[in-house]
Amino acid sequence: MLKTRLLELRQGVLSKNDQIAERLRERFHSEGVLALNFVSAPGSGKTMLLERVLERLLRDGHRVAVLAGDLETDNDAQRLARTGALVHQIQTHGACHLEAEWVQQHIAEARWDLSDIEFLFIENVGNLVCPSSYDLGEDLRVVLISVTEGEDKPLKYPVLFNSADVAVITKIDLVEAVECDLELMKRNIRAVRPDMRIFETSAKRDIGIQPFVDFLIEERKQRFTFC
Ligand SMILES: Nc1nc2c(ncn2[C@@H]2O[C@H](COP(=O)(O)OP(=O)(O)O)[C@@H](O)[C@H]2O)c(=O)[nH]1
Ligand SMILES: [Mg+2]
Repeated sequence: MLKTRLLELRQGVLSKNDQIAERLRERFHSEGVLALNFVSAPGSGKTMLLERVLERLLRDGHRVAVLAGDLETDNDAQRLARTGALVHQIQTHGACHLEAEWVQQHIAEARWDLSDIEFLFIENVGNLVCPSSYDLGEDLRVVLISVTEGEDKPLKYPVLFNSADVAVITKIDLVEAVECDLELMKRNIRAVRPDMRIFETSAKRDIGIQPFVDFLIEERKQRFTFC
């Protein structure tokens, strides 16, 4: 009995979230914004990868904004704002994921003109379970996994990896130190999401960042050739 009710409530919440996410997606598309939802465990390197990506996009004249989600603090927003990008922090005060409604509210609160933004990065709360259920109106969901987390994590958290469109293996400068088997990690990612596009990066050593940036630019070009 309790189980059924919980399921009903959950479906109700999700369908409301999905409706808002769909409206957001339509808005993003009409304004030419490529929206990306970055998901991973805490500490996988979302903020540091974003710092490197933002630096490159801004250097080449692209217009970029970031919504940074965290339970508490605006540390990430402060780090990311140093790149010169538009940045706004969402503090969830305990919630383990972001919801479409909060994305909508915070875009309004930030008073951003979406027609002046080409790339909107959403850094989700560090968590390998909850964010997978919440569509934020993104075009691409990017899952990060660092080489220090263990090759088996895609198999242990298949829903998140399966719901992602692109994977980024981060901290590859540490492969030897932690004896990570990169090929096994990639096989495990593709076991839960066949044909997943996989990038390998080190934000610390500035390795593999440009191919990922080129991919984002190309994805936007393919969707918004009119802009
Ligand atoms: N060695 C190494 N450390 C990294 C790299 N990227 C991030 N880190 C470190 O990992 C920790 C967490 O990074 P952060 O970007 O805050 O992760 P987030 O919680 O996913 O946003 C920090 O101490 C970073 O300095 C990397 O490419 N190589
Ligand atoms: Mg972060």
